[in-house]
Formats: sequence, C-alpha cells, structure tokens
Amino acid sequence: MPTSLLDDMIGVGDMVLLEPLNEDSFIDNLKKRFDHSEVYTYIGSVVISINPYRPLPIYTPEKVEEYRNRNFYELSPHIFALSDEAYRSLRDQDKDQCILITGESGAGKTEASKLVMSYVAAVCGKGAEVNQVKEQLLQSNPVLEAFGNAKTVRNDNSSRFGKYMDIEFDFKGDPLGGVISNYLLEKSRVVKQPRGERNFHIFYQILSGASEDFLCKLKLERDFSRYNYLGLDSARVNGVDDAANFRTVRNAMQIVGFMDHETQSVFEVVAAVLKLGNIEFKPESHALALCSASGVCLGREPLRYCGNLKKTWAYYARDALAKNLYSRLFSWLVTRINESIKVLKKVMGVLDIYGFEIFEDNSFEQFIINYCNEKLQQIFIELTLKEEQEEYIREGIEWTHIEYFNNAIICDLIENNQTGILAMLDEECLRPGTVTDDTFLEKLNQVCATHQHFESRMSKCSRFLNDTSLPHSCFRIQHYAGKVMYQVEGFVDKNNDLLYRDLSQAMWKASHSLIKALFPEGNPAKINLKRPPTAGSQFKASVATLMKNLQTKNPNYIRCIKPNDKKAAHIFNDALVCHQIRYLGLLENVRVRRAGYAFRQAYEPCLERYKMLCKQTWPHWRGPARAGVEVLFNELEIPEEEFSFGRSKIFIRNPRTLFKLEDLRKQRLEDLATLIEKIYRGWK
Ligand code: AOV
Ligand code: MG
Repeated sequence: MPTSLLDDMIGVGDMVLLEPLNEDSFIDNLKKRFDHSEVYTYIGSVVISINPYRPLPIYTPEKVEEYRNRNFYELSPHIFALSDEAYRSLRDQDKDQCILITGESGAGKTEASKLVMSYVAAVCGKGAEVNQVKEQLLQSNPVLEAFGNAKTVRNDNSSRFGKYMDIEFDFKGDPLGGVISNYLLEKSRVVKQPRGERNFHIFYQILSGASEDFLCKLKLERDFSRYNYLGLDSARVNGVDDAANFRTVRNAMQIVGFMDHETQSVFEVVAAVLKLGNIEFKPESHALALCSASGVCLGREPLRYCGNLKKTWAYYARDALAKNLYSRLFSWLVTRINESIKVLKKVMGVLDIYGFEIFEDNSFEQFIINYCNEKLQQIFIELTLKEEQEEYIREGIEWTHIEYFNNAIICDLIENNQTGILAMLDEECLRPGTVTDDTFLEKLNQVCATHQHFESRMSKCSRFLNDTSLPHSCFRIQHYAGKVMYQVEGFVDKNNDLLYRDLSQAMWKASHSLIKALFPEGNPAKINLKRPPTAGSQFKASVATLMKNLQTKNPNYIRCIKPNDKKAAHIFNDALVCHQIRYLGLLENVRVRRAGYAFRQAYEPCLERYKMLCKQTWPHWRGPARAGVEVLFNELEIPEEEFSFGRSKIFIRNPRTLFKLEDLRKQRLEDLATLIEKIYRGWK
C-alpha cells in the first residue's frame, strides 16, 4: 500500500483501510487528519473534503504538477487526484464525466468546484486559442457569483442558485468551451433579506467600486443606507472587499466577451432594481408612475403604469417587478455567457448547487433547495450503494447486502405527480376560487397526514396534534439531512410567480433594449393566454433533466463537510461532523466499498490492455476473453482472493493490484520502445 494512504500520525487516507470501522473511529480519523491540515480523505474513489476555513498552501502550480498524470491512490488524498482521474478518463477512455459536489451550506462546494475547474484548466491543452477558452470558462465564475451569491448566516458567499457546467473537450483533450445551466435563483432576496444577511453581492459592489462618474450616470448614490432593498444590519462583510470585487467582475465580464455597451446595460438594470425599491406610494395615489416620479430612468420616455391598485398592491407589484427584472437579468447573463463559450463535444460536467439549509424561518426557497439536495443524495445512493450492490448480484458474485437509508421515499413525498407536495401546490394554485396558503396547507394535511416523513398539526388524525413546537401555519419534513419546519406563508404566491400583464407590457415598451428583451411576453402581438408554468413545476422539470444528464456520465464524488458553525478555522465539532457523516451515508459507503471490489472491467478491454504481459495471450488470444484473462492472471500470480470472475466482468479487490498491472504494462512498453530504438539504430 502506498505510504501516503497509511500513516498512523495523520490517520488513514482511505477509510476503506480503517480498522476497526465504526462511527467513532471514522470521526476520529477525520479529526486527526483535519488537525494535521489534511482536509481530504478517500472512501475508495469518493473524496471527503472538510472545509478548512483558511487558505492552505496545497493548491499551488507545484501541487498541480505533482498530481498530474499520477494514479489516483499514489499520493496523499487531494481534490486534484479526483480531477486528474476524471480528466484522464475523459481524454483517454472517451467517457463523459461528471463531478458531483454535495454538502450543506458552507461546507465548501463552490470552492471545490472552482478547484476542479482550475486544475483541469491547468493540465489541459496549450496555445493562445485554448488559453482564451480556459480564461473564459474560469472567468464565468466571478460574474455569476457576483449576481447569484450573497451573504447568509451560514455562508458569507452562499450560492443562491444552482449551477451545472459542462466543460467540453475535443478528442485530444483540449477544452473547446462549455454550457452552463442555472437553477432557480432565490429572487425573493432582491427585495427582502433575513436578519444578518445581505442582498446579492453585485449591489454592494457597484455602490462601493464604481467611479463617481459612473455612479452619476446611473443616478446612484454611494451610501448603502439610501436603498430600501439593501439589508442594513450587515451591509459590510468582514474580509470582503466589495470595491475590489467590482473591478474583478468588470474585468471578468470583459474576458468572457461582454461588449462595453452590454456591461453598461447590465449595470443600468441593476441600478433600476435598486431604485425601484425606493418608490413610495401615498395612500391616495392610484396611479403608479414607476419612472418619472422616482427618477428610475428605464428608458428615455418615462413609463407609466396606471391602475386602480390599492397601496399594498402597489408595493406588491413594485416588488414583483424588481424580483422579475433581476432574475431575468440573471438568466440573461447565463445565456449571454453561454453564447461566448458554447460548442458540443465530449464533456465534463461540474455540479455545484446550493447546499441543504435550515434557517429559523424556512420558506418556499428552502423547500426547493432542500428538494434539490434530496435528489442529489438519491443519485448518490442509486450509483454507489444500490447500483454497486445490484451489480455484484447481477454478475453472480457472492454478496451480503448492506443496509442503508434510501431517501427515495422523501423525494416521492415532494415530487410524486399526484400526491407530491409540489403537485398539490400546483393544483391549489390553478384551482378557481379563493386560494390561500392555508387552503394549501389543509390540502397537504389531507393527503400527506400519514406519510412517515411529513408532520403537521392541522389534520385531525395527526400524530403531532400535541406537538407545540410545530405551529399551525407550518409543516415539517423529515429530510435525509434533518427535520425542517417550513412556514407555509408565501408558498402559493411564490409558486404562482405572477407578474401583472400590464407590468410586462410596460417593460416591453421601454426604450432600454436589454429591459425590453427581458420581457418578451409583454409584446402585445405575442400575447399568450396560457398560464406560464409554476416556479415549482419548472424547477422539478429542470432537476429531472439534470438527473438524466448526470446518469449518462461517469460520476466522481466530492462530499463536503462543514467542521463548525462559526465559519472558523481549526475548530472541529464532533457532533456536527457526526450528523453529516450519518446523513450522507458515508459509513455505509465504506462498508459497501470494503466488502466490494475497487475496480472492474469487462473482459475484452481488460485482455486487450494487459495481454502483452503474458506469452500465451500475446499477440493474439484465440479463445473467449474471459479464459484469456484467467490465463493472464494465473501467469502473473495474482493471489486468488484479489479478484473475482463475474458474468461479464473481472472484479479486482484492491487498487494495489491494478497499480501492479499498470506498472508492468508501463515497463513492458518502455522495454519495447528501447528495443525498437536499438533496431532502428542498427539499421542506420
Ligand atoms: P458552499 O458552496 O458549500 O455553501 P463555499 O464553497 O462557498 O460553501 O465555502 C464557504 C467558505 O468556506 C468559502 O467562502 C471559503 O472562505 C471557505 N472555504 C471553503 N473551501 C475552502 C478551501 N478548500 N480552502 C479554504 N477555504 C475554503 V452554499 O453555496 O451556502 O450551499 O448555498
Ligand atoms: Mg456554494
């Protein structure tokens, strides 16, 4: 075994080698490693990553060189080893890859995704054109983070949207471009933020970093407190330099390929959103002049919106417009970036979504975010716990089943087409008559009352009638990662996501070409009376597409763990880590892995790759491939307990055996090369 994986001082690098294996030893091992700044640990090919909350000197160009073209288990565990493995499988074996990064809010997913991308960018291709593609791919990150991330209580740079990026390569393994998909931006944040949290970074960046001249052009003032939409209690974030970040974002936009006038337009829309928030309505005012009255200059002509809306409705409409304007701008940014980077070839996908989160008040947004995390856990279970075990059985290999919790039942509670929470929410939103959040909750109570993972007090038969910790206006879901209580208030509205048609039309009439483009449905010639799909059903559909896409690829897992709730370095909270390894199913993961085989390959390609190592199989083997592999393994004297013959594949228990085969093959190729060189010299 490589020494890097087995070291008493810093714990074992691969949990598969841990003796004895139990929850305590698992945590102890992680802790030992964490204390020695070893933040990565393997479970076979799965990488566990613990957030160090401080810069570590392990991501330098020298480290990249160290991990480049090395076998996965050769060096100490590192996210670069996984990145390298994925990249080489893509380049050499032509297998599309995806990198699935999971973990709760603040566990380090976004940082991990950037590390993977920067590693791949460092090791693939060279030359001016390739370098430009790489730069564009990497610089899409700061742009999207500025517009889609915000400070929350859990994470100072929390992703408030989900992101999946396919990086595309040509047959040589040089990057050609990419495609980004974004998932539901938490747009309610534009108009209101929970205590201690901020609006999206870009608002603060613009006010802090733009020149006087530029601010003047946008008719903005530098002072955050002038704007209703900017959370006041935490406007400055420790260690975050908004002004410097603004320069980074502008520079990134330029590299990604935004023209100057496009960048200008984007910031005009950001400014318009800020100013929308400052529009006040007097009780007697019935006319809502969004532009002229407030100085929100959306175009050259002032926009007038007239209607007999009462004051509260006027505010509601204002906020709905601001949220829509901003989230459409965000989608437009993604589309615009894609225009710069899109092509189609073999791909490596990197998935970085918003992590599982529990706040004091959880609403529709948390419900959606947590649903997304359930689905990802499900795909992990499908591919590593379920599929792995089923494959042994399919292949006729002796196997004792290992128990694990399958969260399919929770996914079903949320997404079932008839009885799922999302379906019922849609049904309620479409129902004629008075629809409120309470009628929705009543409906939930009727249909879900008996579901094991659903809790509420409203229904008569509820098991939770006397549970006073569960208010009447809430329901609770027992997620794979913990119980979350959702406030039902706002669900119907957020799912409907309606914008008054008049407002869309007003926006479409704006002389500002970007704003006009963001509201195509405002064009009277294109009036579509069909109801747009609800936010929930759109999200469900895009998650389903994502899952399908992921299943066509070879998965590589990074499981991020948050060591403490303080966003602090050097603190390892045992209970918190224990909770995470439990719900992530990591112990079961080790057990399946341990009882199983690290490597498997169909007989034909296996024989093809190693047949040069044995006289009887080289250069041709004239029998069934399986028999050839048997002869080969016999001749190489590989111990019997090290492998197993399945119906269509050979299973190899330990990575060591694979290294041996690979080393022998390398040696043999070198010998051949020397021989050829000698013969060639002889000729000369
Ligand atoms: P998340 O993506 O998992 O949360 P981030 O990747 O944003 O979490 O990590 C949170 C913070 O932890 C970062 O801003 C860094 O300060 C620190 N951090 C994470 N990984 C590392 C690392 N490898 N080295 C040093 N510091 C790190 V959320 O998006 O909230 O679910 O929605
Ligand atoms: Mg993130």
